[in-house]
Formats: sequence, structure tokens, C-alpha cells
Amino acid sequence: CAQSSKAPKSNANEHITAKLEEMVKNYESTNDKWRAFGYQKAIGALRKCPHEIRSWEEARALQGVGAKLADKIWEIAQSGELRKLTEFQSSEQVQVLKLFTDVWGAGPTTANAWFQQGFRTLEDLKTKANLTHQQKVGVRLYEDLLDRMPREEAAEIEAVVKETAESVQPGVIAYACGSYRRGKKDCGDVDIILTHPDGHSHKGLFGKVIQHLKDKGFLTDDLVSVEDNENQKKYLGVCKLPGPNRKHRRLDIIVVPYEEYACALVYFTGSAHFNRSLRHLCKKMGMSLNEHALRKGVVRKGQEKIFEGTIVPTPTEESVMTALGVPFRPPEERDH
Ligand code: DCP
Ligand code: MG
Ligand code: MN
Repeated sequence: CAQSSKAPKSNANEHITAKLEEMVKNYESTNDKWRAFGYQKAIGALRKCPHEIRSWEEARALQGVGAKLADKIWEIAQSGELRKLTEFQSSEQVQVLKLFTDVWGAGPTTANAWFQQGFRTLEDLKTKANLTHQQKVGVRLYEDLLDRMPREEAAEIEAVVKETAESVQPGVIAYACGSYRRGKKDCGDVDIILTHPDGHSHKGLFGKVIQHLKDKGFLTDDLVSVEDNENQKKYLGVCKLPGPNRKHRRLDIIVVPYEEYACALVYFTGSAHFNRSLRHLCKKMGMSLNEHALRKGVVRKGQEKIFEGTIVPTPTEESVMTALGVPFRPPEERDH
């Protein structure tokens, strides 16, 4: 390949260098610095080449490109693929990223960063990675937290929380929502909503209930504790029923004021897909719905709300759906 003195503006071999860049990343992540360097040199030479590579010999003639790299370049030029890269992606990287993104508290960015740092196993994470509190819990309880529980177990967890809440504040309402309320055979976690029908006794409930559950040894790990909008409080954690052969299970507890109960019930019962459908419906009607309230007379400009509207009183789930002009749907029919 005749190399021009100035680097051309466009890269005629972009489809090849893109794949080689991926290889560099792979080799860097496995700390194979020599191979990474070799590929980097080939990329540099290809960028300077003003036309597409037309033969193996042309590839081989590039500065710093030996027979093996020429094979790779020619393979991509002919097939558009590089088997070695596909292997990399299908085997190691993708497998490890899957393992890492399943750690509670880790998203794709974190998983990738861990991979780039050379970590490949949960043991690597445990011993070498800089983990947040949540990720430590996620790694330690990895198997348990990925496992879905039978709904019978969700019912037992609901009973413990209900009994504890009742002991803290008589007359409290406690219901497991989420997939459990939708009648699913198994549940990823238990989502319990707490409120009090007198309209004010839900205040102070949150801290006390959590503390009681901790004192009992029922709650084993905290993940997130948030106060939303000063009205609703949400706890995300891990619990374990007493006795042998019990797994750690994810538990969410949400405390809401009674006036927000119906909307919170709709929201936390889900499914997430059903909630999206309701919100979509709202948009068309100048309304809005979230876990706090249903509002009407909402003014939007594009995605932005210019006027947040006024609250529609919704004492029951039925009233939420009636206000939206849809027939009531029992929880078992809210998967879509
Ligand atoms: N939710 C939502 N949008 C989200 C997440 C949650 O509307 N992005 C609502 C609907 C969900 C409910 O909160 O049904 C509870 O959330 P979960 O993540 O616990 O989901 P599910 O209980 O439905 O399923 P799983 O069995 O996996 O817990
Ligand atoms: Mg759930
Ligand atoms: Mn949940």
C-alpha cells in the first residue's frame, strides 16, 4: 500500500480498524500489552492507507504488519467478520459481563469497568474490586438474590411484616403488591405497602417497623433507604425467614399516607408495563399518574410539564381506572 505523507481525512478501512480496536480493548483488558501494541500499530498503518485493502499482500506490506496480523486484516476485508473477536465476545467478555451485571447494585458501566480492570469472577470482585456497600451485599448473596421465591414464601414474608407493623401501630394496612399481588407463581422480591386509614398514623411507622424487623434478625442487609417527596418512604433490603434452609430474599417496604394509598397500590402492583400503558393513556387525556396521585388539567410542551394540574381524588384503585375511562382490571390481569 502506498502510504501518503499526510493522513487522509477519512479512513478507507474503517470497517477493519473498528474490529481491530475491539481486539485492542480485549487485549488491554486481559493485560496482554504486547498484542494490544501490535494491533495498535496495524490500526495506525491502516488509517494512513488512502484506499481499501484489496489483497493479503497489501495488508502484509503495511508497516508493522506481520503475516498473522495480515491474516486478520484480510479475513475482515473478505468476510466483514473476525472469528477471533467473535470468539472473544461470545465466550469471555459477554459471559463475564452477564455475571457482573447480575450483581445487585451494578449496571453495565460498572460491569464493564470491572472487566477492563481484569476481573473475571465473583471471587475477583470480592478480593480485588472496590465495591460499594450494595455491591458487597450483591456479591455475597449473589445466588440467593437471583433466585425467585415461590409465592408461598412471599406470603410468609408478608405475614412477618404485617404482624410487626401491627405491633408498632394497630390498625395498619399492610399488603404485598408487585408480582405477588398479580398472582404470579414466583416472585423476584416482596413489595410491601404500608399505610394507616386514620390518615396520620403512618408517620413514624417507617423507622420503627424497620428497626423491629432488624432486632428480630429478619432484615439482614440494607440496600437503599429513601424518603421521597417527604410523603412516601421506601426501604430496599434483604430479609431471611427463621429456620434452616432459608434463602436471603429481597424485600421492599413502602410507607405511604392514606390519601396516596390507591395510586401507590396501582403503581406498586404493576406490572411496570401496565403502568407505562396507564401513563401513556394519561398523556392523551391531559392527565398524569404516578405513585402519589392522579392529576388532571396537566399542560405539556413536548416532554416537559408546564402546568402540573390538579389532583383528582382517588380513594380506590377502581376510581383511578374509572377516571382514566378504562374498566377495572384485577391485579391478575395487569401484566400488559
Ligand atoms: N415499577 C414500575 N417501573 C419500574 C419498576 C417498578 O412501574 N421501572 C412498579 C411496577 C412493579 C412494582 O413497581 O410491578 C414492583 O417492582 P418490582 O421490580 O418488584 O417488580 P415486580 O414485583 O412486578 O416483579 P418481580 O417478581 O420481579 O419483583
Ligand atoms: Mg417485586
Ligand atoms: Mn420490588
